[in-house]
Amino acid sequence: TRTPVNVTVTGAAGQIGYALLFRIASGHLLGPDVPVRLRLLEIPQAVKAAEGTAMELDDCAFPLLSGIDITDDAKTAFDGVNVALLVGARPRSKGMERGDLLEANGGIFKPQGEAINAGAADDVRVLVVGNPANTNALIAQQHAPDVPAERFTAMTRLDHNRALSQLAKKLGVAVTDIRKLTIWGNHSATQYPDLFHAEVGGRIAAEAVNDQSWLENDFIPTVAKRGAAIIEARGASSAASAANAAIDHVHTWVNGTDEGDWTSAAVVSDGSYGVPEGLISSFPVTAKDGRYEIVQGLEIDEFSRARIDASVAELVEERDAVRGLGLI
Ligand code: NAX
Repeated sequence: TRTPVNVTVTGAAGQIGYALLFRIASGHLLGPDVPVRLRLLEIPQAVKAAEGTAMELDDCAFPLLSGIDITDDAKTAFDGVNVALLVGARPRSKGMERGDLLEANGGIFKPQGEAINAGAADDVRVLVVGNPANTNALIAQQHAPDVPAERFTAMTRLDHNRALSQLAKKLGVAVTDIRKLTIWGNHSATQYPDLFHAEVGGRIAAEAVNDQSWLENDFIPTVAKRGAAIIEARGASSAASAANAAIDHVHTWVNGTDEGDWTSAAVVSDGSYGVPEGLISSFPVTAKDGRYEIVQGLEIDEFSRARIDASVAELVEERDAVRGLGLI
């Protein structure tokens, strides 16, 4: 029998946590033959709720779940961790300035980065879901100098999946008919879902759509503002779809992308496509041998260039703001 993989989930008592934990425990994160040991990190006030979720996990009698630990201490939560899903974050409250938001999240992701640095397993992989995800990932990464920077990623897979679904609907095709879709930049309203490299049945998706007005005025804003539309309709933010995307992100990272396809993830920039080195920005990525790699050499036309640049500029601003606050 295999040694269980240690999976730590922060914000475990939250709504994404609730949708995520049962799928991890049932084998969807790492595969049907990989036992997992769950570590749940919560703030003290929410530990009891996390214990309730753990009771339900017990009650599923999942064959792959070899144990659950619950803690409010980051050091304990990340000791020996192989896969870290950083979901818990400080949401923006009404009237909160961006500086206050970044500072509050710095107070979460700095100590978590330090705890990962101190105790994580050599093969640790980190996915940041909690917003502002890219910059929270950057903060954690900067405080884990002994962990290879490439192990820190942020989630744009939900945006990617939203774009797949919107495009499939527009063209009347299956999501599996679409390849090489890309989300560029920040997981925010400035993100750029790119149909100029995506392919549908061997054709470029933007050409198959052949409707620039739909692309600019419908597709891009629908994908970028989908989170707000879900809140408006459901009265709560995306939870099951976000959990599903987190599962997809890690599953792809570990198991690889299909030949001739890629996906989207926010990874540490190597300077490709004019994205300043070190920023955690979304790119087209392939996964192989347990590593995400940025797809190289794509031609970027003027339309895409302007949109990528705008989203990356926002990431630079966020980085400069957290630098100014002394958080990195
Ligand atoms: P909830 O408010 O339901 O849950 C968050 C949980 O995190 C709470 O239980 C809270 O006690 C816990 N928490 C807060 N600080 C913590 C800390 N220092 N250590 C451990 N736990 C802590 O939010 P939920 O709907 O689950 O969303 C979680 C995060 O995901 C939010 O930041 C949200 O903005 C972000 N999202 C990111 C998405 C993405 O695509 N990257 C999409 C979905 C989601 O909006």
